[in-house]
Amino acid sequence: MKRLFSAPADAEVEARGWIYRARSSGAIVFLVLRDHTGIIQVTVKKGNLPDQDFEAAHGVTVESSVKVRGKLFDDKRAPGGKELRATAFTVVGPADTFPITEYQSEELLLDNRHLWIRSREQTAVMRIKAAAMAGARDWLKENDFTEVTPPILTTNACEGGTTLFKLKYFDRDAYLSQSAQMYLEALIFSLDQVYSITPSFRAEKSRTTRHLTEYWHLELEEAWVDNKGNMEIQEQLVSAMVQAVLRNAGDELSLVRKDIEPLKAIVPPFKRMTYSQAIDKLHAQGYEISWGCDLGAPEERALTADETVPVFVTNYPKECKAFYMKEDPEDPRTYACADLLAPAGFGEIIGGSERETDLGKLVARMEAQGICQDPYQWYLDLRRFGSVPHSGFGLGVERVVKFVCGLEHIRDAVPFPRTVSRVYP
Ligand code: NSS
Repeated sequence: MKRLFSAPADAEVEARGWIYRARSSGAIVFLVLRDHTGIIQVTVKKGNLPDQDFEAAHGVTVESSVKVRGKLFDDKRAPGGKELRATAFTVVGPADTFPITEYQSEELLLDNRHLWIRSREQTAVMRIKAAAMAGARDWLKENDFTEVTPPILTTNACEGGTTLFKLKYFDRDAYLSQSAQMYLEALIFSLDQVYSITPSFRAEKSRTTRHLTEYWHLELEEAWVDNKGNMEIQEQLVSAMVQAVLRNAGDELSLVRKDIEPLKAIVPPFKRMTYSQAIDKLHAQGYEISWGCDLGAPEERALTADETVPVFVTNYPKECKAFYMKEDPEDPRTYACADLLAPAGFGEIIGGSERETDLGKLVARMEAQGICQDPYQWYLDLRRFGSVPHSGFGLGVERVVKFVCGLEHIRDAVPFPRTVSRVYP
């Protein structure tokens, strides 16, 4: 990315971008120009350029797109240390009065998200997200995972019926996918280790700072891997993502986060504790949670508030988790599963497990939970035709970005957030 101000002083340059700030005083116009590389100060002085160009600069509005030709000069006070003195100025697309000024309500910013995403903070977060996803893809390629493309339209629930978005599929019912997991399980039989990056949909009416109704889901599935190996893959993948952000989006991180130092510690091994140990720790802190209840945001916050690396919580009671997980032979009240909680109170970023391969156990659980088996016959077939031990997990990309950027709300980890109360713009 070649920055606007990277050319040496005295160089003749043509810059294209948008007006970030504009101020006039008589025969001189002070502008700040923004493009995808940053901002630069521009001065437009009557007499240095055709009159018509000066008039265009004099009347230019914030967020108009423009072209400026001129010469670069050193200026220590200017952003990037350079100032561009214009010798030609044209407006490409004039802007109406921009609806976003310095102090705006959260609602107005969300209604104008299509314009607000031009802001420097939002731009930085999008770059950080791109760096994290590129870091994940690089790691997955190096480690022999094949990217696959599962469907989004499905007829079966993966994470339970209560959070499914239902839609009319011609004369049948179908759903938006909650997880690609079951399709990935089918794909390991030929590809061994696979991943997908897809939108996932959750119709839960949770108005929290960590729930979206549409989010980006990075899911892995690995043949011949147990839950222990699955956790090792997770810690390597997550640290590869964080370290790629530090390497490739350091400037953006410094813009959105007070302190980037703690991220340097996100390297394997992460911490591990069982659900039962987590409950003991919570009791010691005065929480009244009984064994068998799922951990909520406050419990996850309490468990990780003082941690500097992510924490795996393993062996959840069966009643907390989905039917497809493998029973842990060493503690059959629990599954061989783990949630990965980000440190400093950020909470769950990954849910994963070894998968149940015993057809009888799967069918019995589905019966006990009243799950109709018809839409799952293809899934049960995977246990009938050369089943193998296998594991996998799903990582919420926006949950990771929220943690890495230190964001208050998950909606700022996605350009056009979909939440219970918002599907526009
Ligand atoms: O429901 S999960 O815990 N697990 C699954 O969907 C598995 N079927 C994944 C798998 O094994 N392939 O969701 C996984 C992750 C979870 O840890 C969060 O990081 C994220 O997906 N997630 C969400 N992010 C944003 N908003 C919402 N509503 C959300 N729900 C889950």
